[in-house]
Amino acid sequence: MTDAPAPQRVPLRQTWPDEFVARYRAAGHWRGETFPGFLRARAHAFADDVAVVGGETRLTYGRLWAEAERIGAGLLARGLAPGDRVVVQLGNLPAFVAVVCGLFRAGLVPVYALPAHRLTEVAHFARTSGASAYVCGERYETFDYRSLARELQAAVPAVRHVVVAGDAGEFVALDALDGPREALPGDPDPQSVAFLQISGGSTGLSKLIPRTHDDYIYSFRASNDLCGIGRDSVYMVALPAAHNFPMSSPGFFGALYAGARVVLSPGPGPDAAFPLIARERVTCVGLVPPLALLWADAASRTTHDLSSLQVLQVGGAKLVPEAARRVVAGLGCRLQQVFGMAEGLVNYTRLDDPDDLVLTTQGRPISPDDEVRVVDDQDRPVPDGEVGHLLTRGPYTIRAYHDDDAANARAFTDDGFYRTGDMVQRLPGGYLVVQGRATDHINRAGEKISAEEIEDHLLAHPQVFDAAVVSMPDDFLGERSCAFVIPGDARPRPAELKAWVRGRGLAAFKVPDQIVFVDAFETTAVGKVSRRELRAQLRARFLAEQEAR
Ligand code: AMP
Ligand code: DBH
Repeated sequence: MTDAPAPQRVPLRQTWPDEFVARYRAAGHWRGETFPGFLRARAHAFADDVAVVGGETRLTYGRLWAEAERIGAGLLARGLAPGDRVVVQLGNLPAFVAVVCGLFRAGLVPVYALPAHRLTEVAHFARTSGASAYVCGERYETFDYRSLARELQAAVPAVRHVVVAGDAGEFVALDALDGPREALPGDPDPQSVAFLQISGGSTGLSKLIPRTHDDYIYSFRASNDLCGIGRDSVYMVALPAAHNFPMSSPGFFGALYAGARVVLSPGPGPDAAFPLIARERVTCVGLVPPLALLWADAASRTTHDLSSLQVLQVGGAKLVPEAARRVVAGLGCRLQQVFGMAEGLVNYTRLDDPDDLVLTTQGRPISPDDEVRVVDDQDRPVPDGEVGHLLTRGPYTIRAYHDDDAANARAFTDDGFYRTGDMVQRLPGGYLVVQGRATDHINRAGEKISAEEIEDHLLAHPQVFDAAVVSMPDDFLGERSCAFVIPGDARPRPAELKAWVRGRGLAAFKVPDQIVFVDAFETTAVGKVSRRELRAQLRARFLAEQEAR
């Protein structure tokens, strides 16, 4: 398909002002390391050590690098060129790690989709990144990604290449890729963009997050120290590997940087993970709060030996103190709270922190050069201990999203602080307690859902007159999504609306958990209320009514 249009390619950039570049280098945060550079070095130093375990596959560091060279050279031989962007959507398989390393080796730029994403999201990532290729697995759980690949190429013809891990059908098989190694480029500029991560999409569709070699490597190298990861560690990826938490906090990249072993669990539940923990002697794993509770409960009944676990990290959504106590009691290992974001800033409780800090706070920033401001609605600092908006800038926090001026104007201050959207309280010593958020997204067990995005899909239904999507407290998920819908002439059934949202090609986690029909939305005396106020009113009224019942 050589006549397909070339993708619209906006150059990739992530730049800090010169004085900050100088400061971060002088402090030793940015060391000029690159992904291909450190992966090659580990392959030489630890050639025969096992790097990645998943399914029946065990890749040594030497083999992982050889695979990266084969895949990278193979993609270049098929017509991709360094700088091209490649959407990657693979489950927790060694192939995922090998593909990403292969893209780095060839100077290609991964764009990370989650296995749960469907056509609407994947096409959005492909379009906004200007991708020319898509790499996926043949199927995962019950879903066939080759059919998604066909729809993707129809929707975004600039995606000229599709590579499939497994039975490739009409596409190119990952295993068949090969090409001359001489075509592989030299190592990239450490300050160039290495990949595009996906934002949780707090308003509307997800934005692309360009991260550089220097900044990202700093974040996981420094995380290794704070999470106790060294060469003897065994780090398990239980959440989707493409998520920023298991990728970088310290994540599988931190583990590979340390020369440790990465174990990929095919699923996040105890059934999949516990036997692997026992077999591989896993020492560290990161989970979202509902999973941590599930694991703690299952641990009391399991016959699998979990005694190798030293550190259980919990993050992605708020772990309330009572839940933290249950997790500690159930698993009996060290708990580490992790409050991070794909845009950068990551906070950890320290492994030697007193229990009360570990149970009641979301930790403090990785870096002495992470600058944190807690401000009121007018951007004025609030005193320590009071709740305010969290703003941050630092050596691994982006200064801009990819190609989105409007989002950048909203999300960054004039002096380069990122507006996280989180409401926090800062305690003496810099520890943060997350107290909610200023934006209207739903944090469903760590999966972020934009209210606006789902409202748009509901409004496209012929029998929906208006819709507002809000978060509701949920005992298991932490938060669930609830859509308040004013029906049109005929009232659709809730199941029909859910099927409608799913049918729009969206990840299943975005389908509203609950649908409540209402006759009208309140408006104030002034006239139309803002969507934010409306969502807040609906939520408060519904919860009050439930309480009264
Ligand atoms: P994302 O934009 O998808 O990378 O998600 C990052 C957001 O997840 C943060 O801005 C927080 O709102 C939320 N988050 C992550 N970790 C925690 C945590 N430990 N406690 C509370 N919220 C968290
Ligand atoms: O939720 C997140 O995005 C997140 C949580 C913990 C994250 O990006 C991270 C650690 O790096």
